[in-house]
Parts: sequence; structure tokens; C-alpha cells
Amino acid sequence: ADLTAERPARTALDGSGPAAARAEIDGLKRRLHDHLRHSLGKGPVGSTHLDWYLALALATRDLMVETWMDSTRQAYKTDAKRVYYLSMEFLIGRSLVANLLATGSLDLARQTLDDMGLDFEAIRDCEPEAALGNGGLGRLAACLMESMTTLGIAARGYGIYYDYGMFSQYIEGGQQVEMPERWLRYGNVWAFDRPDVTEPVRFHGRTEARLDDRGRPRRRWVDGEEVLAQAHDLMVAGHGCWTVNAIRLWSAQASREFDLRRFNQGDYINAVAEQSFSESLSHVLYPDDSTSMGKALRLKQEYFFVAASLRDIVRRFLQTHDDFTRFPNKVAIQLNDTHPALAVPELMRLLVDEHGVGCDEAWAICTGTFAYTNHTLLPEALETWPVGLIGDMLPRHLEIIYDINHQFLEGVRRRAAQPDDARIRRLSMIDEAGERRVRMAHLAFVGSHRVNGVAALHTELMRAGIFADLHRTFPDRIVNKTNGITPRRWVQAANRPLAALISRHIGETWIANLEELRGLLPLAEDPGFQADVRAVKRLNKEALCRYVDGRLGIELDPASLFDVQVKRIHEYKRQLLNILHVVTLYLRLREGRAADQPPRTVILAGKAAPGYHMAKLIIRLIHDVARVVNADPLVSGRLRVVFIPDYNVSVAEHIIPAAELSQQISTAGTEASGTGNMKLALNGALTIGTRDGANVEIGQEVGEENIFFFGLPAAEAEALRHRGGHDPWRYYTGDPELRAVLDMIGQGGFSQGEPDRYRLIVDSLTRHGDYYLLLADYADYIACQDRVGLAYRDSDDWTRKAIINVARMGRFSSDVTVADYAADIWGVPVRTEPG
Ligand code: B1N
Repeated sequence: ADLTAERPARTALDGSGPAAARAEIDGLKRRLHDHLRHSLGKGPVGSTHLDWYLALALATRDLMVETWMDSTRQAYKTDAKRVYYLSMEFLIGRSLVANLLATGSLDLARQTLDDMGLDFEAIRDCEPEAALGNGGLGRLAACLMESMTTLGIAARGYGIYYDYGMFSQYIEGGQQVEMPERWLRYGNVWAFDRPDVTEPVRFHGRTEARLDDRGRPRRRWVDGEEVLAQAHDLMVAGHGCWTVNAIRLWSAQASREFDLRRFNQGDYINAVAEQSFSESLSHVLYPDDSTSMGKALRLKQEYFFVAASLRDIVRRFLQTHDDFTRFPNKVAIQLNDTHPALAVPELMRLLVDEHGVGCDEAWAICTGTFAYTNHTLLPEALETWPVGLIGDMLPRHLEIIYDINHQFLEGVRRRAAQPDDARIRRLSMIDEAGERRVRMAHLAFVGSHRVNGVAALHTELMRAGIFADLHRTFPDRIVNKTNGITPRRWVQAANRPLAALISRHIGETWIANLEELRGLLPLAEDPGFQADVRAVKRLNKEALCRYVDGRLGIELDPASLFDVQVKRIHEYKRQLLNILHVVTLYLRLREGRAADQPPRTVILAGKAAPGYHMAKLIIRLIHDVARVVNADPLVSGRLRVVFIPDYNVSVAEHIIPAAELSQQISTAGTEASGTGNMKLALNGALTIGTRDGANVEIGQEVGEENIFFFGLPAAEAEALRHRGGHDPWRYYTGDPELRAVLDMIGQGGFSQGEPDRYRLIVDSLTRHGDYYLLLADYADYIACQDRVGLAYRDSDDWTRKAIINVARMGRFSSDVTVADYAADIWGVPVRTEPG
């Protein structure tokens, strides 16, 4: 394919001479003024940063649209197999810098704005975050879309165009306050609204028997109410902008037909009210990470975007095909967790009820098309929906689920040597214990040809744990696809100084082939290179200091060890264990027992789900500890604690390049993979962590001597937790230092005037079982942190380890992850050379 000629001109100031550079700057200036005038209706006088942001974004979008048209045309021409990524969440963040880099125009944009006397950073920061996700799962969807596009895959994401994405977090009196964020308030330059692309989505109603045109008995879903899904296409540029794909996000619109009926009844006001009720479907993202809230509106959202997406997929397929035999050869649908698992019965319904395909053939098409990614084994996150709720909202789907469950269990019974009722009960898509519920993971598993975990350990635990019976039934179905992160956003864009230093030594191609970072290994011992790496880190730390000072008015010491834990607040992630270390260190410093430890700045950030009381209490404790520690002259200059509010993708882009220690301390066996661990290590932070999730594989890559592991391994943690034998009280009474720390927290040492404020926290550890085994891991964690502190004081050796970390993280590029999905699950080729 000769896309070369049509590709947007590489506009970076590429050394073709000062005259050419001048011409490029003048060219961009003209385009900016043109957009300001004709797209925004403004003149340069009185134009704001926001106006210039919009003008620059529009000019950048123009470049991307050209490639987008080419990519689409190319995919049609070659009838390429398409990959559809269905996800409730896409945590994209800001797009301006990413798209300027992809189109090769970041330097030009900077210089042009400079030349116009405008502040690039202030303009960049006008873009609202596309925070259509909670955390790792949503950000993974964004990284994978970017890599699929970079690798030239004809991919499309499908999700929901929420009016309100993730809430903004404010801190008042040390406590989290949630505020809604209207991210679309200035429109959205990166999305094309498609009022002409709508799909009807039905809810409720009933099913009836009928005969099809050949007299065969069929069923159909009738009546109920209809909502329209309207498409919004968000552009995603691959590296170098050789390919552009779209994420098609659906918003809910009241359906015209439905309205007319109501309006004709003469009740105008109530009809309008109902209209906005159906539109509320896409209003807000559920702010729960790794928990399933079981709200009916959530189920409605899940079906809404699945139904619209599948109709879109099927319609597009039928434009070039007369029947469905080649559907699995042309369509791969990846289910991002079970949130879109209704796609399985929905595709069955479309094929059988609406297109007259036979049941067996339809089932073969389904399993040939779908693949399912599992992201968590936490019981509270596994989705199950009451049979009654599904039957009321989606009566035909419940019938289909019963049918496929029956077929599946019959097959198992037929093949089994002797029928084993307990096993059948465990395999069933219906949980019959108590209120009958549909197990969405079973539905997704049985409806897919591949089911993957997101890190090697996680995949192993899937096979041994909740999916053990399904694994025995389908021994080849579960595969591992370790998560990855896009180096474009997480190094090239977020850490310009490091990217430049790397490119100076090994050229620029590492950005699209991250394993080339190994070329840095010979430099790990080089004092000059070490000094340069240290200088880059120092620069990033100083930038973070300015950022924290600007936002919070807190001064940090850029010479201290920057110890970072940034992620959602969750008990299993054990921010509380981090705080136990902070308090331990604090007490030691006060007593002069930590003289050999370097000055340390402990940085935390993350949101708590609004209804998660314990997580919110942990945030409050962090603030109380920070207040006391930071005000104590006895530890001044030795220890500081700071909580950076409203953690999101943009905040991460500030913190991660400045981090030196990355805390990945979840109870082994609980964090499926983690991806922040990868971002931090790739930016030269050393990891202190448990042998959990992808930490294990990071350890294998960087080497045991370049990572700080501590704590119980997953098997031992599991044994302790579930076979009894964890006696937290023994740790509390047996370790005087731990006892002093817990007593101080539990008796008001950080909450003067309210000594019981943290009773619940301390009791959860000492009296209520310590489910996440903080006390079992405490001593080893503290000892490990001590070693970290001592290691940091040998700054040459620390830097050497940091370089080795960066150099050996190439495997965790999402390009590698996507190439593996492409070969093993989707059966699509990937581009290895640009263009
Ligand atoms: O998915 C990430 C992993 O790196 C993390 O380890 C994992 O915790 C995360 C329900 C989830 N698992 N489950 C969720 C999110 C929202 C929701 O409503 C569950 N998120 C993860 C990427 O693989």
C-alpha cells in the first residue's frame, strides 16, 4: 500500500534549513488564524488560551482526517479482517500532545505558538480530560487502541459517550469530595458527532413464537420501549500517523417513534420528561473500579452499547457479504471483561431471530468471533445479574442464555464418564444458590474461542481458581496476554527529557520498537550516561515540585527520594501498608533511630469509589498523617508526605517521570496485572513490590537484583487467608514497633480531638481478620524499605539499576501485547515497518 504519498507531511523542523522552518511556522500560523476565524468565529484580539487550544487541535485534526480516510478506504479495498474492542471504559486522557507527536508536529506547534507570544503549556492544559474510565482497565483499552492503530490493524473501539466521565476529586478537610466533570462543555474536537448514525435499542417487552418464511418455528422479541444510540467517532492516531482508527462511542437519544406515541397522547410535559429519562442512560460512568454494583441502570448501559455496536458490526459486514459463513474470518470481537458479555446472546439473537441462521451455525459463528479478557479474580468484581432483572429488561436474552447453558451442560454430561452434579452446578451459567443469577464470566467464557488473563500469574490463578472447571472442559481456551502500555504517551510524550536522552544514544526507532531499549544496557555502567540520567530525573522532579507547589502550595525537596504510590484507593492495593511504613519511619526519625535513611518524600494519589467508606477513610488518614509529619520540626527535611488530588491521566503524566521508587504492594494474588508498575519502571523508577500481577514478570525482565521484592507469595497468602491460620493479633502483640504504630493511629495520634476516627481501620487489621494480610507482610515490608533507603544513598548504583530497568522494559510495550493478541486470538496481520 502506498500511503507514503498521502501521509501528512512530516512537519517537524527537520533540519531542511531555516527558510523551510520559517515557511512551516508561517503555514501553521495561517492555519491557526483560519480556524480561529472560520471554525470558532473569533478574531485574534481578545482570543483566550482556550480559543488557541481549539484552533491548534482543529489544525492537528485536519492532518489526522486525511489518514483516517485513507485507512478506512484501505480496509474496505482489501476487505481486511476487522478487530472490534468492546469496552465500557476508554480512559484516554488528553489528546493534543499525543496527536501532535503522532503527526510529527509537536516541535512546530511549540515554536509557532512561541513565535506568536503564546504559552504552549497553558494552551495544552485547556483540554479537558477524556476520563471515560476508572483506572487500569479503561487505560488499557486506550493503550491497546493506540497500539492496534500503530500496528496498522483495522480496529475499532466501541463504548459509551458518557456526559460525565470519572468524577473530579477535591479534598476538603482531608476528605474526598466528588464533583461531576462536564468534559464536553467546549465540545470535543477529537470526536465527530454522527447524528445520522443511529441504532435503535430495545428494552423490556416480551417474546413470542412465530413461523419464519420457510415455516420453521422461531421466536421474536416485541413491544417494550426503544432508545436510540447515536454514534460519536473519536479519532486515534497511530505512531507516525500512518493509520488512524476510531473509537465509536454511543450516546442515548430518545427514540422518535416512541416519543410520537407519547406526544400524541397530549401530555407534552411528561413526554419531554420521559425523553430525558431515556437519554440519562449515557449520562454517567459508574465510578467503581474492581467492584460490581449490581444496579439496573448499569445493566442497561451494558446492553445499550453492546446492542448498538453489534448492529453496526453486522451491518458493515453485510455491505460486503451475502451470508454469515465468513463472519468469524472477517470479524474479531474482543470483550473487555464481562461488561459487554451480553454481546454473546445478542449476536445469537441477531443471527437466529433476525437473520434466520440455524442455531448450531449461529453458535459456531459466535464462538469463532468472540474472545474474552478477564481482568480480576476479586469476588466482589465478578458480575452476576439476577435472572429476574435480565428477564424483565431483556426477555429474549434470558431465553437464549438458558438455551446455550442447556446445550453446554448437556454436552458436558454426554462427554463425562459419570455425571457429577456438583461439577455441573459449578459450570452452569446460572448460579442457583439463593436468588438465581446469571454468571457473566461463564457466559463470556463459553461464548468465546479464547479467554485471556492479563499477566502470567493471573492467568495461572484463573486456571487453578474460579475457572478451574471451565478450564478442564476447555483446556486450550485460557491463554495469557500480559498487559502493556504505549511508549508514545508514557515516555515520548510524558517524559520529553528522557526520550531525547535515549534517542541521542540509540536513535529514535525505539519508540516503535521498544525492545531496542536494550541498546542502553552497555551504558548502565557509564558514569557520563549515569550523570545524564540523573540530571533528567532531577529535571522531572523539579518540574513536579513546581507543579505541586502551584497546585497545593506545598514545597518539596527535589533532592529527596521520591517514593510514589499512585492508583485507585482500594484495600487490596494496600495504601494502608504504605502509611504503616510512613508512620514507622516517622517514629524512628523522631527517636533518632533512622539516621542512615535518606530524606524521603512519599507521594500518594488516587480516587476512592464514592460509596467505599474504608477507602475514603484511608484518604483521610493519609491527610492526617501528612499534616502531623509535615509540621513536625523533629523530622523536617527528612520526611514529607503529600497527597496529590484528582489523580487522572494528566496528573499521572506529571508524577510518573519524576518517580524514583514505585510502590506495587498489593496482597499477592489480588492485582491481576497492574500497568502503573510498567509506566513507572519504564520511566526509571525502581519497584518495591510483592510477587503479584505483572510485578513477577517485571522482576524476570529487570533481574532480581534490580527490584525490591518482599512479602508472602500468592500461594502462601492464599493458604494463610483461606485455610485459616492468620492470627493478626499475634503480629500486633508480638512486634512492639508495629504495635506502637497501630496504637498511635488507633488512639488519635493523628486525629487529636477525635481519637476514634481511625478505630475502624485499626480494628479491621487487628480484630477483624486483616483480610489483605497487611500485618503478615509488615515486617518484611519495613525491612525492604530500609534496604531501599540504603540503596538510594549509593546514587551511582541506584542510577545503574534505574538504567537497567528502563533498558529491559521493552517487553511491556502494548505493541508487543497487541501483536500477541493479533497472532493468537484475532488472526490478523500486523505491520512491522512504518507505512
Ligand atoms: O484491570 C487492569 C489490571 O492491570 C488491574 O490489575 C485490574 O485491577 C484492572 C469493574 C474493573 N480489573 N477489574 C477492573 C474496572 C471497572 C469495573 O467496573 C472491574 N479493573 C481491573 C488492566 O488489565
